[in-house]
Amino acid sequence: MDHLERTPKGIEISRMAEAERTSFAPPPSADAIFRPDTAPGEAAIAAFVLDGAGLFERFEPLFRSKQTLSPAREGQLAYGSLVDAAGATVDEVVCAVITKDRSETARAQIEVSCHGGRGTAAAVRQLFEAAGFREARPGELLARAHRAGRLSLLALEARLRLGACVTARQLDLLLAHTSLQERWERLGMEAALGIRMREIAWHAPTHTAAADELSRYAAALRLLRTHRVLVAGPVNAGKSTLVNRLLRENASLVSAEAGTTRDRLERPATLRGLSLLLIDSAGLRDESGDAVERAGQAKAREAASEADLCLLVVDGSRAPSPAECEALAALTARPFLLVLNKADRGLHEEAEGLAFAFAATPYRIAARDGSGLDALEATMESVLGGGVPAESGGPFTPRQERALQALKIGLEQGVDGVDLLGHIRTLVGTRPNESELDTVFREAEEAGAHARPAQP
Ligand SMILES: Nc1nc2c(ncn2[C@@H]2O[C@H](COP(=O)(O)OP(=O)(O)O)[C@@H](O)[C@H]2O)c(=O)[nH]1
Ligand SMILES: [Mg+2]
Repeated sequence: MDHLERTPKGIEISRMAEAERTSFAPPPSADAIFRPDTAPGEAAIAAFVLDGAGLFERFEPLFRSKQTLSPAREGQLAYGSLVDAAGATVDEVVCAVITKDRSETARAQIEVSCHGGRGTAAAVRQLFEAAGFREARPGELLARAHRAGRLSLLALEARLRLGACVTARQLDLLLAHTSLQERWERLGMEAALGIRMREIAWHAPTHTAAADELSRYAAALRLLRTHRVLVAGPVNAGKSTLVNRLLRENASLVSAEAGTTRDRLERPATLRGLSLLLIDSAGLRDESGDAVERAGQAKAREAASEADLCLLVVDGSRAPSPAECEALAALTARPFLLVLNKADRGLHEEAEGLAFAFAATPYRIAARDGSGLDALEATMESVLGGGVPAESGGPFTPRQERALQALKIGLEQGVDGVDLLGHIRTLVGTRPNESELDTVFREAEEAGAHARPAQP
């Protein structure tokens, strides 16, 4: 159920609480808690993990079954009913036992699967709460696992981000945390041995490994974040048609009537393994448009300033008006690609001239039938992805980057071997470390906030 660990992305804190906040990791506790492992909604089952001190004693009166749950029987499965204080059945459930030897928190756990309807899951939660369980804070079981010495910081960082993955490439990168950990455990062992033998043969390969991994860090960050792509241009240029093409679904309203798209439509999308937020803006046109249109255009300019990339789309089959050219030029301060749409109709010389005016490579496409889209998508990928493939196995958080930097610089400056080894240990984080744990949670929250699509 790792992948379903609720990410800190879900943490919502008020500004006041944020100002008062001194820690990000859930505080240490042995409370009896339940963690919902399935999202609310209609599904066949809803699943919960229960953990904490006195778990079995607390759970026993709630569970009526022919079997008695035993904390010592790994993998025990028991069918039965959850009952309330009056003995009334709340739901039929299946319980599974994870013994303390196997569970990450080093304490026996119970996994409860009930029926998945909203009402049922809510009733089961209420039952848990009435029995003295509280809902786990986001990442709380992972923090317990680290404090129990069973989950490294590296693995924890991956686990906190896995739930927010939207593409297979992101998944590959995060799952490669195991090879990253293995490599640095091995290098750490060689370093420890070298220090004991008072030799420095381990310096050079360790420096090479650190430098090599640091060179991949920027690409990893680009792969993990969500890129904001604004689609802007004159009304009727085919912006919504292009957005639909990029989404491969009909999310935006397309119409031959000018000015159909008045509100910004924000749609999560993926492009060649990258995560995007596509923003379909209102058309740019001169200020003679009505008030609603003007409001839409102001939004487009605002969106442009926040965008990682602007696709400037024009109807390439006709000459752009001077006002349109001006409006487009205002958006070229940020990274942009010039898209000449409706190439199926033949491109107008003056539209082609925009490429010269903006010193940009024109992408000639027909959004309606998708022709020319491959070249456009390839460029979008290289602009947003940085042109470097994010190879799996490198660092993927600022904390990891800092540890590797400190190690690399330390090696260059001839710092004491024991301190160098300390950086490797910090990077992997096998031993419980409260301050690093807090950093891990803070950074995951920051990454989540960054990746979260803004509300339209
Ligand atoms: N011939 C042709 N028409 C297109 C193309 N793309 C869009 N259109 C048409 O142009 C009109 C405006 O499209 P729309 O996507 O709503 O434009 P928007 O106002 O920029 O969002 C619609 O009638 C589309 O079918 C294209 O590649 N070729
Ligand atoms: Mg539109």
